[in-house]
Amino acid sequence: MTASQSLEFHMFTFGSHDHMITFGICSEQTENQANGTKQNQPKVKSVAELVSIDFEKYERKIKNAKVRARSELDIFEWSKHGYAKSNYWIPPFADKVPRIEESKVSREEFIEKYEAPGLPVVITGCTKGWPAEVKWNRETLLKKFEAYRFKVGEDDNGNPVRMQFKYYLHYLENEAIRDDSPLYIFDSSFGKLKKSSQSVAKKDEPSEIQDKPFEVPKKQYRRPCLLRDYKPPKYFDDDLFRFTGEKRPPYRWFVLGGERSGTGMHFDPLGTSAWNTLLVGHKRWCLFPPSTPRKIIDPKMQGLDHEAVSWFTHVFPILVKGHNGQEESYAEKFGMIQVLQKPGETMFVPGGWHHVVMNLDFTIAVTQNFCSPTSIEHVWLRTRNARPKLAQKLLTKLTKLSNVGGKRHDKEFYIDLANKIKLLDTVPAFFESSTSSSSSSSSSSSNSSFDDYELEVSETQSETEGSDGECHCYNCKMKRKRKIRKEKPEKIKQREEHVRQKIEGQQTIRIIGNKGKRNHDRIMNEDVRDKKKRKGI
Ligand SMILES: O=C(O)CCC(=O)C(=O)O
Ligand SMILES: [Fe+2]
Repeated sequence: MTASQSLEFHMFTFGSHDHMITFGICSEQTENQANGTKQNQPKVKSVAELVSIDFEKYERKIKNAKVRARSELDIFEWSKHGYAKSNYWIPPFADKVPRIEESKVSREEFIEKYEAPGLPVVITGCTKGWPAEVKWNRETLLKKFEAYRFKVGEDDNGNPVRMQFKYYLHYLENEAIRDDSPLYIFDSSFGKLKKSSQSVAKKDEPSEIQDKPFEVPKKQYRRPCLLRDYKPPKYFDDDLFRFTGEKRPPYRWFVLGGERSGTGMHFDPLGTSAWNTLLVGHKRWCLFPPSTPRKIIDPKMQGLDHEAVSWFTHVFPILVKGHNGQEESYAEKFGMIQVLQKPGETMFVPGGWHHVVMNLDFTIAVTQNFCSPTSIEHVWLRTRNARPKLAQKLLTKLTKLSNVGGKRHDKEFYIDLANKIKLLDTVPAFFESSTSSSSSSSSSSSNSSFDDYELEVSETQSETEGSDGECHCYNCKMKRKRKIRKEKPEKIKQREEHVRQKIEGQQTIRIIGNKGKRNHDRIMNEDVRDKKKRKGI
């Protein structure tokens, strides 16, 4: 910190409205600000002041996106819990995870101290020199991407729900401030973003750009491209999945969201590890070691959906409280780790660690999953089970490289890796328990040795279905989605027609007013029941 900066002690409240506990949190502040010139700072312009917004179209688009992304929620239920009234900040002392500086810690030391033993750590200084440091802010992104469509969710058929960037940002500064768990941009196709159909399409960027972050010359393409704005921190740039070619599962995401948006409890797919670099804002993380029983950290409770904010509101308080008259809480027993991630910090999440993440304010981040030489055995075993063709492709490539060597490593390195994998042939296939997996994910597993544990919950929270007879926990929702995906095309068409009708129905509400809304609610509930009957749920 420079001499012109001072520390300001902000007071934050923490916990529900009924039980507010006050903590302090420190943040850096310039002397100017400390001297009371805050009011002279220029007012932040609203999205509508910066670009043109067609408000009717916006209303339509946002409703459409909400109905499709969370069909289990009626449009009026997005703020029903009132989570917006709570404060989810944590005090700095709750975060005990070490910080290391990328320029000061060698790859070898990182592997020895953190990656090989599988310990989370926060890395600082990775964003130095990234164009994203300058370009990834609300105004610059809005200028460049206003008409580009980002993924803000997935519908019941597994199709992406997309929205123009300007509408999403307008949503964030208006409706989203009340929503319990606002829509969240989580886009893996950010190397090849498309404009809305009304905007003039520009020439596609060449596909090779997508795999050369940072070094792509500007002249090669005409579309703006986020991939050039960052590069993986040095510890994570040896991703062996690059050898599996174009068919590799999605592995990198541009992530942007507002307060209370986030990612529910999960662990990342195929045993991969992840890094997550935050450019703007603050994220709150809770992480649990791979051996933690899922029933404890991801319980099924009445009315509990799988949103991060619901977890922090209802599950976290139970986990940090002593249980069975004992002093020790589940959080202590299982080794829960909390992180308050700040701008410029990179979170390293080792493979298998359960985690839940919530944005505390407006955030912009980039995250990638990877398979490093250190974690190859862990990832291989899971990939062999879930994606056998992908696993075979990787082995074939590594075997080839062990004859000729590669750009990065010599023959011996690849011989060693291929041998490690071949030795795993003797390990029998294990069955993946169907579990919460990343928004990014396709599969995940649990190897818990504590499966007898059960989270103590109050009567009203005991495991059960939602009020409409359908369990809304993430696992059940995903099970339903998988079932739907197997349905015949006619059925899918029927479903799409149904969603379309639902959206249209909700659009009439503005015109028919409150009485209409109540009728409409009733019709909607009947619709939902019919839908379930058809699905046989
Ligand atoms: O930034 C977030 O919301 C967390 C992302 C995450 O955990 C994931 O992509 O697996
Ligand atoms: Fe994750």
